[in-house]
Amino acid sequence: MRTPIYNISPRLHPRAESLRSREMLSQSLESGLLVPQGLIAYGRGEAFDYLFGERTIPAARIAIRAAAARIILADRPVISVNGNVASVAAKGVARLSKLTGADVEINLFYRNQERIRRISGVLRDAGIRDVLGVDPAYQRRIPELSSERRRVDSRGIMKADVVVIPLEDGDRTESLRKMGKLVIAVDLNPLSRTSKSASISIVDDIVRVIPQMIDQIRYLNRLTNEEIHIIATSFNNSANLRSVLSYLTKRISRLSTKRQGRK
Ligand code: PTJ
Repeated sequence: MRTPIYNISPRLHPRAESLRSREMLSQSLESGLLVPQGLIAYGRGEAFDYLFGERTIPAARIAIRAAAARIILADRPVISVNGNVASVAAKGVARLSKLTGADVEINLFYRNQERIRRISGVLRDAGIRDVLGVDPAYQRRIPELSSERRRVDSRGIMKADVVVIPLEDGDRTESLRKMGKLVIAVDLNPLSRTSKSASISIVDDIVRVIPQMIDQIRYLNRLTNEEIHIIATSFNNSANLRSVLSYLTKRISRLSTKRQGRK
């Protein structure tokens, strides 16, 4: 691993989190974990994050809580991991998987064996013993999907009732919904097809989402099943996305009338 070009001090730089993610993604690109397109995707997410103020907005907090409830109630939850997620959130995914018993499956848009090998190495180093989506013997195809994302594990996503899909594309989100799965998306773009078609869309940075989801699961685990069920079923994704957009438009309007200030 190369030495970072810049020394990032969280206390000194106002955008330290974003710089840290950029650094991790750059290193992942060099080691072959990430594709160049992953940097472009991150940049799009980062642009939205800038507009949200680089923090978790109230609507996202509600979505995280509903997602945590769904994961607790699930029989077979699976977390889908791509190059971006493995680059910035492997340890968090491992902690979430350990806490909930959710399986972790590699699923790539730009799929090749070398990347699968590298990503599974990173996930194992983070503490995930059985990484799914690696062994071709268990590979199945999602019908109607033409991209490489159609390849799923018969023990994982194929059988799952709840699938967590950070940084996903709209086609697979729609296919998973058609297969009857409850889909939890993490996507900073509230207007993406993924956000619009998921069952629960968390509009926030994956790096911030995972620790909050872990906290929520620990909190919800102290409630009764009935209480958890109410939190899960009272969530309305379209209404939540509307409040995300309303937050965004109000913030942009406030910023555009402000004379000075950092953002
Ligand atoms: O590793 P692979 O081969 O599976 O490829 C992964 C990428 C991300 C390159 C691939 O899935 C892709 O091209 O994704 P899209 O269609 O660009 O969608 C990525 C979505 O994730 C966009 O809507 C971004 O706004 C959003 N996004 C980017 N970074 C983050 C994010 N959402 C949450 N947290 C982020 N850090």
